[in-house]
Amino acid sequence: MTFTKKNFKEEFEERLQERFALSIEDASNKELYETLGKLVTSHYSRNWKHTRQDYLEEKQKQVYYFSIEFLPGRMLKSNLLNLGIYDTVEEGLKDLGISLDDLAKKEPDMALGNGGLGRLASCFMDSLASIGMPGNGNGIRYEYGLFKQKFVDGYQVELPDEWLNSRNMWEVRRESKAVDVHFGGKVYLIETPTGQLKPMYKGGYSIKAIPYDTGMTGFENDTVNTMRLWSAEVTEEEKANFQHFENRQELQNLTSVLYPDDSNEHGRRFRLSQEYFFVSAGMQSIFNYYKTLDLPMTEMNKAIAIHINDTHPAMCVAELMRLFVDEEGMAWEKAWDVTTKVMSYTNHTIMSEALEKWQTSLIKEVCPRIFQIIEEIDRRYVEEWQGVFDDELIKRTRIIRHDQVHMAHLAIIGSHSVNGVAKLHSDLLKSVVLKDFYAIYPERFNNKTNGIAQRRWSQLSNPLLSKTLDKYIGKTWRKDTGDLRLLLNHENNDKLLNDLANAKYENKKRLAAYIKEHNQVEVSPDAIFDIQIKRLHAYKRQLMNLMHIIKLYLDLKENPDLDITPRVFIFGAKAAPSYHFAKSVIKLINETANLVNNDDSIQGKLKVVFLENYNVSLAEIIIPAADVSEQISLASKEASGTSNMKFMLNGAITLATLDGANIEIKDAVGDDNIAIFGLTEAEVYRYYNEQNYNASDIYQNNPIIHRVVNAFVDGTIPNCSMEGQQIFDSLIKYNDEFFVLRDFISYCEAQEWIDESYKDKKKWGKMSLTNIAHAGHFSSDDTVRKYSEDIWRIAPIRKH
Ligand code: CJB
Repeated sequence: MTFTKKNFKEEFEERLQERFALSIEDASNKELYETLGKLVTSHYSRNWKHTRQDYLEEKQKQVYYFSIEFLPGRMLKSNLLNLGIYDTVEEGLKDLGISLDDLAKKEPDMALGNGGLGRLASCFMDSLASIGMPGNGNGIRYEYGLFKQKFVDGYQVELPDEWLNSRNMWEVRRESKAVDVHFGGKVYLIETPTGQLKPMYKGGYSIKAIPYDTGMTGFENDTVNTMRLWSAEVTEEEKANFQHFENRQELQNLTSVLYPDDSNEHGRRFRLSQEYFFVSAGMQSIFNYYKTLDLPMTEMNKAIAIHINDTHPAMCVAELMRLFVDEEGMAWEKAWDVTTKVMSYTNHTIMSEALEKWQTSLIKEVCPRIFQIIEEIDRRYVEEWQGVFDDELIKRTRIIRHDQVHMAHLAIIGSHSVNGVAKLHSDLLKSVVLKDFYAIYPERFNNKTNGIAQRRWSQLSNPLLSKTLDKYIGKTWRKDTGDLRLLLNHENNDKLLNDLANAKYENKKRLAAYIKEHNQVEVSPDAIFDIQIKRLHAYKRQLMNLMHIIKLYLDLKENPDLDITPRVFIFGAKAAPSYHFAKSVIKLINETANLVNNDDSIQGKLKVVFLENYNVSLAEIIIPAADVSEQISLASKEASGTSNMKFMLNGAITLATLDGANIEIKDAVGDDNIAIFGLTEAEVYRYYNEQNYNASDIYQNNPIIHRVVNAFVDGTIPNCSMEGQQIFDSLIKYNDEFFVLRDFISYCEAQEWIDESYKDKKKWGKMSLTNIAHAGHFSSDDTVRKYSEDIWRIAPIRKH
């Protein structure tokens, strides 16, 4: 049945009455939102059921994407879009005097992730469904998402994100699929009469894992996949047991918060327990499903692929071995063979602090059987390669070393595929970070450059741009963003360029209004909107951006008539609660903003805005309004980046180092349509090898840098002498770990080029168009298609 506006209005009013016994005039936006949410889920529930049944009947090979983070953002609009009913619903609501935008804002952001890693997982969920691939998510249903950020006196303050206080419209609790996860105690291996070793557990405790499933709708294709998030619940019986554990509070609240502080023992054990919890629950439920297929255990790889997203779920390898060997009585060798065929792993960073290592004593305490299995994998690994590779290489690549368990090593040794997330990153894995493993398993290494769910980052967040595109190149780009290339036929079409510029201007007005409301700062949409949004981290170098702002400010103070295009520098970033450096940078940016925004002598030529509580929904307002996309990490450090792709799709010009996927963006748009600056990765490594980076020399010898760096300690920026000193020391005393000073001048020159280029509206418009035209390269539809073909070996589902 076609879904007309009339049908919609009738159904909507009926459901509102049924659910709340209200008519539209009496209902709040929240009630209207919930009514709409219910209506939407009822529209896909049939297809959700069918999709699951089809997979089962066909014994279709499925991938399970294990990720400790998912960052879906709001789902109302994306479901409407995917179900093909967005316009009907929007117009129907309008007839009823309701704004879809107002209702959409009532949905809390599902913020079960920190940043790029979690957002990528959600883009993949969307794309898997949209290309009709059998793909499931497996993660944790945190009761509190990533903290809400507030600024108090310019300092970051963290508040809890109680997103579940308002009902989650999209999840379905599936108690019937609950499993028990066992923690702690002691394990003894008992020899059975057949000579097999069987584990005997003594003590310990179980936690009930309850799955909450969320339908992942595909774009106009009737596919609805599942993201399964696990919640920990403790039975009354176990609670009594828990009295013996000093950490009982922690156990009862295992899935309460995302990423607890891991700087102390308490935090670490908590984190490891969370990891084992969602790994074991997920693996058990896959196992239960596989058993219903009635296929031999030794052929699991024909029906199941398991993806380890970063090192957090690396215990999947050992847990699958446990299920095979302990529960099914399979011989170790056979079990190992299937396990490695089932598993694959993505590395997302070369930053060593993110490559998890656990004290052996801690793993032994939390999941003793898993530790034994890891020990055995490690022992056999050494045995296998002894005499083939030199002893040192084997030592360096072992899983257990110096009383620590190296989770990346476990993931690599236990998988058939290891990939990085952009060409440069994957090359660095082979040549530096995982060089030893590349020597042993060259065939496992491959690259899969990240991508983004382009429908969300264009059709949903930028309807004005989308309508302009429709007008000139038709609508096929909405399904296949490769067709954005058609824009290239119009690069000299002044009318089109003008329409694009108008759409951008309107989006800038929308953001300006948001800024006015939230920061009480007036910004002009005629200024360049220069934006850096991402987690606050030293390697991402928000500090360099700030230094450039300080330089411009000092230049303007010296010469108020300086001819620069007015600029609004916009930041959005959360700092990890215990990351002092990052928090100091936030304070400094906020104080600089205060100083600059209130100094009339610079005639409004500079504005600085730090938006609070950056998240997916805010990104949807910010990105369409960007003129300049700041991607300025030290070359080699940003594995890929994905906001760079979102900005480009929205016509911003990328200002970038040759890092991560910036390189591939440059290759796609050509040198003339991007501003590249700074050291190359090879140059960075030369400094490392020769150990001759000297920040103090640069500071002493370059008067511009000298003056800007001094601003941190000479009172130029008020109210932050402690933070200023800390940053000063990080640059000078501790030799500027991320080479900010070395790249600074080159960055300023690139910024001057931006300033000049922006003055030529036509040139800028063409650059912007070229960026949009090539953005189709970075669709996560294509990325997951490649994962599906090369790694998971899964195919699109048969249509029901
Ligand atoms: N990434 O967000 C995280 N968290 C981590 O712990 C490690 C990496 C990011 O993953 C993104 C998706 O692959 C990358 O685009 C980004 O460069 C990386 O920092």
